[in-house]
Amino acid sequence: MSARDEWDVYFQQLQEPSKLQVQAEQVRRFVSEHAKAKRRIALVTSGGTAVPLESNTVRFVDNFSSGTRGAASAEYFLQEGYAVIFLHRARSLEPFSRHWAHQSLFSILELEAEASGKATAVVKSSVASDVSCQLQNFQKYCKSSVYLAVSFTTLADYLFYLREFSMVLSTAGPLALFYLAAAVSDFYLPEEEMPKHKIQSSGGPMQLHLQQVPKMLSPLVKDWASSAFTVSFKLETDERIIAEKARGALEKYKHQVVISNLLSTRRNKVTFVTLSDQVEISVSTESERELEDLIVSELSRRHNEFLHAASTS
Ligand code: 9Z3
Repeated sequence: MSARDEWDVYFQQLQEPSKLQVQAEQVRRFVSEHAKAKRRIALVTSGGTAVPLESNTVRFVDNFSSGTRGAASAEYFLQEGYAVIFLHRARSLEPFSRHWAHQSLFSILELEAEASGKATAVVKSSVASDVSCQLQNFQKYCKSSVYLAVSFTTLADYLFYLREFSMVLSTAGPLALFYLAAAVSDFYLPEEEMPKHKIQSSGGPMQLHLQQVPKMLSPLVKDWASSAFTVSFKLETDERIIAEKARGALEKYKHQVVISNLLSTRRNKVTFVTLSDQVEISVSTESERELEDLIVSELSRRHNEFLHAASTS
């Protein structure tokens, strides 16, 4: 079966997200406005995908991704002057607010007593200037309409959004950049094999037989958005196989960059793999700059070269 047929079969058996058409219309307006202004547009995917095991879902298969890579990178793409569509897992990290997401809300607030005897919650003075700065940034990008956030929870919702948005983004040609940092499940349970109600533990041990999700990079690069600049991530836990896997993905899908990372060192080291080179980018623990800052500025430079080459060919 060709990749396109595999995808048709996959999508046909699933219900599209109820908000798909509304969100696609928002993305259409966003892309059309920024493409007209010749602004570069990044679609940043972020977070993990949930794979339901029941139609009335109580249980699902998920993964470790916190959305740090995607949320931090979205901030740096905005700083680089991109318009950003942030397609992220609901309740994973988001740009700007991510800086406090690991703390409880109450740990950054304190009560200020008023003359009336009432108390008002205010941000603690130790973090107030950082909070104001990030809030200002966030509001600035929202007001200038260069930031659009769309959330998903399940694998199916993610894939429906990705397909729809990619086709819309293809209208921006080489101005579009895909930054596929979401940790997308490779396995799923088809709807026709899914029990309607909660699986009962009285039935004894559960055996799962999951189907393989077709590789979405193939139609994305070939059919959905063939003139875009596409960056995928390759994640492994075994350092002996990562280099080969990353190059294999690049040669198979023929897109622009694979960024490989190991689970254990993903916060301080990645490797850019392209057809012409292989470059490691790293930060030390004392570094003032975040790894995503370095990743995005290098991608922005390469994307500009790509745009230049597209305009002269
Ligand atoms: C990544 O490799 C991301 O860098 C991480 C970021 C998910 C490791 P966090 O969200 O982690 O900051 O906690 N993303 C892509 C992972 C992936 O599923 N890649 C597929 C693969 O390796 C290819 S599309 O086969």
